[in-house]
Amino acid sequence: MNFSKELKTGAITLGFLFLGTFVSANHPTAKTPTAKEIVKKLDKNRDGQLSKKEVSGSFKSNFKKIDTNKNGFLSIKEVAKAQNSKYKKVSKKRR
Ligand SMILES: [Ca+2]
Ligand SMILES: [Ca+2]
Repeated sequence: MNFSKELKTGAITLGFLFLGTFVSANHPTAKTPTAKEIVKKLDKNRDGQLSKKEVSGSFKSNFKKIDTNKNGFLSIKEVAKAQNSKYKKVSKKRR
């Protein structure tokens, strides 16, 4: 029987969930990474910008939109801008 093992895993998962809730409840702002943090995290070659290869998900699919100066890289500024517009126009969809 590996019931105890499952129980243990469940307890750990629960613990993580609880911890996550606890942390985010205590630090509501820490939940949203800043553009700087995002770029830093994804910037594999450490040039301070994100190439299309370095990004994934919504950044990749919106790469052209986010890359406002069309140099093929996303700077912190561009990511910040995209973030701002994303959070601002949640309800009002233009275009
Ligand atoms: Ca890079
Ligand atoms: Ca750019």
